[in-house]
Amino acid sequence: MTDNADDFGRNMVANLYRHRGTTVESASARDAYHTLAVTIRDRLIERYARTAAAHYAANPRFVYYLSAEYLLGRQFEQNLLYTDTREQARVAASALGYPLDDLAALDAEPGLGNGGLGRLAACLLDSLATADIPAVGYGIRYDFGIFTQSFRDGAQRELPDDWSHYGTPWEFAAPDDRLEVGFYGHTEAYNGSGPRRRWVPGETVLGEPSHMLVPGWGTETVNIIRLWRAVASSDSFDLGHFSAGRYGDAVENVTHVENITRVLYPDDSTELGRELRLKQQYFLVACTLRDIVRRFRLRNEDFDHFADKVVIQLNDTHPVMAIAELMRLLVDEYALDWDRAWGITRRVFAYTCHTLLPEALETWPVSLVERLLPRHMEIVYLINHHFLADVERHFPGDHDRKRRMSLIQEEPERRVRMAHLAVVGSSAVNGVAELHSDLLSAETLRDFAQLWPERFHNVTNGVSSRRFLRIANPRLSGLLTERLGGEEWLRDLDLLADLESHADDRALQERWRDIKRRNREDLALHVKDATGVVIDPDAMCDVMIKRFHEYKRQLLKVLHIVTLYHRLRDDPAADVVPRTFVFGGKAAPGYHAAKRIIALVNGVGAAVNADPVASRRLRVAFVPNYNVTRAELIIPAADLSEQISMAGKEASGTGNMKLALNGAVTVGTLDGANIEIRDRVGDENFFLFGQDAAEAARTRRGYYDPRSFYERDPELRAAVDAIASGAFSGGDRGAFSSVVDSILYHDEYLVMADYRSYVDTQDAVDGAWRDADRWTRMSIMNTARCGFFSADRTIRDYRERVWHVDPVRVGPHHPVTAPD
Ligand code: NBG
Repeated sequence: MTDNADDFGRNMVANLYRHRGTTVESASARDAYHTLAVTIRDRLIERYARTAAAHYAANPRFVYYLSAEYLLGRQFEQNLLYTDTREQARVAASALGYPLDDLAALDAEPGLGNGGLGRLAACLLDSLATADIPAVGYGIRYDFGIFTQSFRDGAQRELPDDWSHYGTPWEFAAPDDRLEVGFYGHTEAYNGSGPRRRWVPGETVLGEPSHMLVPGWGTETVNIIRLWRAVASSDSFDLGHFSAGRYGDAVENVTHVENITRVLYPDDSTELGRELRLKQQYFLVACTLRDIVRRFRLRNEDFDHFADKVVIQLNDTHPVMAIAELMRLLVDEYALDWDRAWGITRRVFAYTCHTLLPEALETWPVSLVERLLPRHMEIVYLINHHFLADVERHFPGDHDRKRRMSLIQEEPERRVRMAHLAVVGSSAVNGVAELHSDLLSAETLRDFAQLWPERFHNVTNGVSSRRFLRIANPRLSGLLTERLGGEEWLRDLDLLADLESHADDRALQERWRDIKRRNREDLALHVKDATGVVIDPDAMCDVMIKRFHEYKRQLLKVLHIVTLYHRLRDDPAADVVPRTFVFGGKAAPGYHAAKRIIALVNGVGAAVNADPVASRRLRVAFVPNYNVTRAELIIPAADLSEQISMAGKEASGTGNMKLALNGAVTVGTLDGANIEIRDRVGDENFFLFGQDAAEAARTRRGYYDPRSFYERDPELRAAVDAIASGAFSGGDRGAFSSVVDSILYHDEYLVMADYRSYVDTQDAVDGAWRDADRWTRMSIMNTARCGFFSADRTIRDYRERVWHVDPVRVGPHHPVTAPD
């Protein structure tokens, strides 16, 4: 497709007629946006057709990425970049009377995930396509994504996120490809012996796929992400009830079915079980496996080749029922014998664990699984039976070990352990950063790592340089491209290392500082708009953006802010560097402790911002509704990156990588991927504080008295007392008493133990900031040395260690003949 501005413009006008049924004269901004998006999409669709044809011809091994969450971010800017049509689009948009940026702002972000896990999935799909790996992402098309956050009196309010209210130009629905999914019912014997049985579901619903395009950067490959939505069959609507005026009853069945994919479960780390959630998980798995088998059978027949053509990556435990489902398909529906089916299943699956929190390892009550998925429960028992026999062979008589490893937990209630099922049913298991993978093998999954050490791997997470540098930070990208002599760094991020030798170059430093400053100015505009808070673009931008969770320790950050506030209040001339504390993040609606911390951040912010003395140096801005779009705005402006979780709790973190790549210097603990960031950028370019994972574990195991820190440290005591006294809650002493009690008497996450080390380290941060050249050098070194954290490298690691798949190059003129 030739892409001069005239052709593009003509194409766009034609699309305006065809897709919106309107004319140039009467096109609204939304008409223009939609039409422009469709015109960009046309370029991708044509590549996608060639990709599908090339994949059909090559019949390769595909990576199927199964994830209950994807945080794709806006598609508009990305697709402009990936089709290289920005200039044509700008001309075409203004011909319709709209600035391109105004139209881009209408693009809705599909918030189909909670946090790091969902965003990682999106980064990996981007890098898979960029590496020309045949891949499909499978997920759920929630009607409502992660809630929209606002604040009332400082407290979080949650509003539904109707992301596709106006339809989305990036999505193709395929109602013709609906398939049936069963729930409940019973199982019965087939004629003949063996483990084969028939499941007779008590309820069936329809799964309707839609897909979005996932283009690679600088390649012809366009993969897809396929999302499933539950729809009721047309006879679910009860016309009888309706005619009789019982409108609620008339749609009851429709609502019941469609509720399965109504909302994203708003939590990424606590078990939020119940029936609907399990239904959601099985719905995803059942639709997806049917689709994978269908795709396999387009070119293949014999299931002995299934694992040569299919690798299924399980993103955390949410889709793990896929293991039982594939066994069901192979044994019950395709009549394979058990051992053959198990051999295939084990080769097909690989499992990524994303947590160290015991409460985040999912388990399901046996009674629920038995009722909702009776056949799967039988299959899980059978898998367990064979598995425990295997354990007995390796460790004869070790009953305690069998009890620990069993797929079924017995006490206090019988539950299915999904992580155990995942490990037993997979050929590879990985953690997401070195420390995390080590802790998985040494603690969380120790028994399994002893039994099958060869199954365990580390694949350190990575992030998309295209989205988080090139698109989010055009100023810095421009400088990088200029200095590195082209855009090749977008495909090979290690090239950033070339900057290192220029880190002391005066001219470079000047421009680097100027870019940061202008990015802070952009952020200041947004902050003013979104919160009313005015921030000084010359102040250090100190950023803490992530989900609110006690282990991430936003509370430690709050104590630091209160400490600085007190220093200034006690001595207006105190030596405190001007800083803006930027917060962003949501708390799960049911997670009360985290929500109190949100309110506290807002309370402290209000006090600081209103204080005539403190506000001359310090400002607190809590940007509501943190999401991928806001991340792209905040990250380029950041000077200091707060990665202060209690060591041994954060599996990896990925915000830490995005911030470092954008030249923010990290203040952090030795947790997750912070360790690897520090190893690469060097200790002189990283502010380390606090207990490491081993020390923290020891502290927690021994006698720990958080109050003693409070008693010994006057600054800490003053900060805690101020919170307790109602200083940040309009005099209401009760408002934050739960927060104060939790750190004074339990302090599960060692906020008190790490406070002094943190505050002292922050004083060192102030010192470094005062030396502008030194700071700029640190900033440059962070960018230069973080090429490793590209998701492209992560994909290479998965390929080598886990997937063993080959790329398929898509030619510019592939014949378009094949079905998808
Ligand atoms: C999160 C971890 C992060 C990690 C992301 C991506 C879950 C369950 N886990 O540390 O908390 O960076 O996964 O791997 O959301």
